[in-house]
Amino acid sequence: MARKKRRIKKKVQPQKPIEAQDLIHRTRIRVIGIGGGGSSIVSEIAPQVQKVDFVVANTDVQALKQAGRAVRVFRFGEALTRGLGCGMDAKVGQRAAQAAKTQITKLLQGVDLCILVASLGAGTGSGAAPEFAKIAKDLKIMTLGIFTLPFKFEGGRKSQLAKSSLKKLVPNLNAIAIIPNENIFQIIDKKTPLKQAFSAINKRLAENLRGLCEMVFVPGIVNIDFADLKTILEGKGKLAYLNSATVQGENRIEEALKQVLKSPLNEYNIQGAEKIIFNITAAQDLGMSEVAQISQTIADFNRRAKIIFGVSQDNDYRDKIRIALLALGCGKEPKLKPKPKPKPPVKPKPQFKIKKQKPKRNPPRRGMRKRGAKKPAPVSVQVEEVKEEPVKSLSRRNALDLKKAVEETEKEMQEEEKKWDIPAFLRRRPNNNE
Ligand SMILES: Nc1nc2c(ncn2[C@@H]2O[C@H](COP(=O)(O)OP(=O)(O)OP(=O)(O)O)[C@@H](O)[C@H]2O)c(=O)[nH]1
Ligand SMILES: [Mg+2]
Repeated sequence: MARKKRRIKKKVQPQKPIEAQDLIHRTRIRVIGIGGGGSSIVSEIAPQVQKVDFVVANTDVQALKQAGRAVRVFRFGEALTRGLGCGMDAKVGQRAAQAAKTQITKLLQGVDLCILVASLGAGTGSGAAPEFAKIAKDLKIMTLGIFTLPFKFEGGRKSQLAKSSLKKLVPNLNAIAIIPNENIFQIIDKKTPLKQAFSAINKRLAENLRGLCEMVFVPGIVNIDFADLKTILEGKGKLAYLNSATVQGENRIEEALKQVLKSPLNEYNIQGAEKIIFNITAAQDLGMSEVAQISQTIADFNRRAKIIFGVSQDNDYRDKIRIALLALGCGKEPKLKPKPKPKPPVKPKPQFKIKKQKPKRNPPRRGMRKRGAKKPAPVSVQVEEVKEEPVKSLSRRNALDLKKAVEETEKEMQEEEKKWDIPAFLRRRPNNNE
């Protein structure tokens, strides 16, 4: 009996319940800073954001030693550069990344969104970033690129390097944000030391990136998740506008809107954007009318855009508001199909030119003209007839046909003349009364 009971116990032993979390896919965003500038930007943001992986990738071992604790380090291309960087040679950067394809593939596997960050204009970032992008594309990972362009004072060579890198990047990314370093002078003084100028740009880019990551990971009253972001990012090589603004005070809504819609770092804004995603963070005091005002203003920029928005509540934001926004496909006017112009009626083009016979300087006297000799009048008659002919038959005629027709007319006229008793030159004499 006791044995039987034990058996029953075994049977009803409860199975381990499936946790709801086991079924939910944990979104993985990996931000990779490539080269010196890209690594500095990523190192700036890494300590501020949780739930996102930060990686700095460089061929320069010395530079990697400066990476913060919050980032993972990815060294590559040592066989080519001996750990010294690419010395402004983008081809070396490209080859270094190609040689590390297996490691880069491993770095990207299982990632949902890869954000590539690089300062273009030298070797590692410009050469390797397009290779990272290609590998991510092959793995079917969503990609967003954030790239800075060199300052004007750095010269044409750097600018050229950056441009040719961009050309390779665009077809391999879903979205691409381009920030010319030069634009920082709209916010800071031209006399600011270079290191501080870089730092000012990096801080702003880090802030914008933080806004984007929080959009996905911070739960909201109106929630945005990775599926929403994916909807916005889908596409190829779309120009992206990423910005955020935090404002405190009375006119916080107007001011936040003004700041978020016009970033001094970008050369373009959300005008003409195809898709927009934005998130509002505020404390409990956020009013419905305030949300409506923000949504309306953003929607008014482009009524055709697909818009997704979220609202998160954070009580640290008392009297403050933060808007984080990502717009895709901006910088150009919305494509409107031009109305087709009414086509002008097709004029039949004569395939040959018929010169009007010019009167000769000393034409032979009428009475002296030989019978049957070519006369100007019948030729001009022929020209008129040709002009009135339908296009089809005209197009089939050629100079030989015309000559034949003229000859035939001549012949007919001669036949007619033979019938008449009056000589031709008398019949053809112009009537002075006419
Ligand atoms: N915004 C920003 N731009 C930077 C920073 N550091 C460098 N740059 C810009 O990026 C360009 C490329 O410099 P790096 O990123 O250092 O170059 P790299 O990709 O490491 O290439 P190599 O050093 O040649 O291997 C420079 O010409 C600068 O315009 C930075 O911290 N912030
Ligand atoms: Mg470098």
